[in-house]
Amino acid sequence: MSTLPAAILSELELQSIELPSWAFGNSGTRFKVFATPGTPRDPYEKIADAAQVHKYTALAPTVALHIPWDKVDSYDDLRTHADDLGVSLGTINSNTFQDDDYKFGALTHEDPAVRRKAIDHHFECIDIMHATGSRDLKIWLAEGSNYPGQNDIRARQDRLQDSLQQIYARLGDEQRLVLEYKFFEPAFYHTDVPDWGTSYAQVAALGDRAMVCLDTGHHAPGTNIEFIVMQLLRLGKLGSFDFNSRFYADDDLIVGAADPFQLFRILVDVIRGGGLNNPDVAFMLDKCHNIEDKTPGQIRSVLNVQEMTARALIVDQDALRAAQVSGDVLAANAVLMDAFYTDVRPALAEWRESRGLPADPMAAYAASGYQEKIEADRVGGVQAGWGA
Ligand code: RM4
Ligand code: MN
Repeated sequence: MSTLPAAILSELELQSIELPSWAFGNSGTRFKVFATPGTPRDPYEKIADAAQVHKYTALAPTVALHIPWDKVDSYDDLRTHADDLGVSLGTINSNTFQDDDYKFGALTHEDPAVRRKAIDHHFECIDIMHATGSRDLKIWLAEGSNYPGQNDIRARQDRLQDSLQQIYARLGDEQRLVLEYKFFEPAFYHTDVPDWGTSYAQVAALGDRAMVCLDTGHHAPGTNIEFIVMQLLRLGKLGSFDFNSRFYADDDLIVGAADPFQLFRILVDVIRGGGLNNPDVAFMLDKCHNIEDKTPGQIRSVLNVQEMTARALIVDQDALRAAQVSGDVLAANAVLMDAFYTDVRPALAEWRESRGLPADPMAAYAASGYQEKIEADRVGGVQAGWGA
């Protein structure tokens, strides 16, 4: 395919993918965190690196922050810094997984004083959202238990709902809460928000501005993620994506690296359900770059999303529908596979150039000298937030 139809290009032009500030910090496994030269030393430098991704791709105009990792003295100042670099501040992520008080839970804790502390942390996040101009508060909870009998798992659901009610009530009229699920880890027996159904049940009881966040790495192997996408869009409750990829567990690898076909299938159902370029459905990355350079890792991830979106957009919907209606199983499958196997990369490169962007953003970043400069300038870059 040498060119893409104009209608598809105008969809692609609207696409925006939020970057996670923590992808630019050092991260690793529980065995070792390898330091990467040039790693940002503070939130300002993380935003500067994120702005590079946007500069070469025009795909990533916003950056998500994690609190307390990205706490600063003045959010007005951070906001101006982002504006000056051509990006804005996005989703605020709360963090109740690194404090000794939260060993047995935060929003679900038996002790009202610990729950109060966790709710107050979310109030602080909402205050920050007002200063940063952020719309979404994203909550991922590291809560659960390791042994049968350890906890009253039903009472924990009730306490969770009560805590979320308090947080939801505090939101501004234009703000939303998105509740992310994950089936295991750090708890190994039960997790308080393990799946989309639980997240849905919890947010549905809150109101219209509470939605589900789907992290593509947070399912058991073999889960049909596009089915969940379809269902949440159908219910009007898909608030956001955390895109990444996984071979085994919550690997947080580059989007589309482990299973490009799965990414394609997800995007096909996003488009089918009206979720593409729909402000209600935020596209975000949730990634860690443990061994590769971080900024090019992010560039690769957003390009993979763009490429797979283009392939999903070229599915011949009329032919697909006709094959489905006539019960032609093989023809229907062939329509989908034709789109998946279409190499859109040359057409996208040409289109980028026509918009004044580099045909190959990876090569343009590598040639820019930015990576060498940050490696020389920045000494003592920090971890994303894990460990010391
Ligand atoms: C969690 C979850 C959250 C992210 C943290 C860093 O596993 O996916 O989205 O905020 O990791
Ligand atoms: Mn996530």
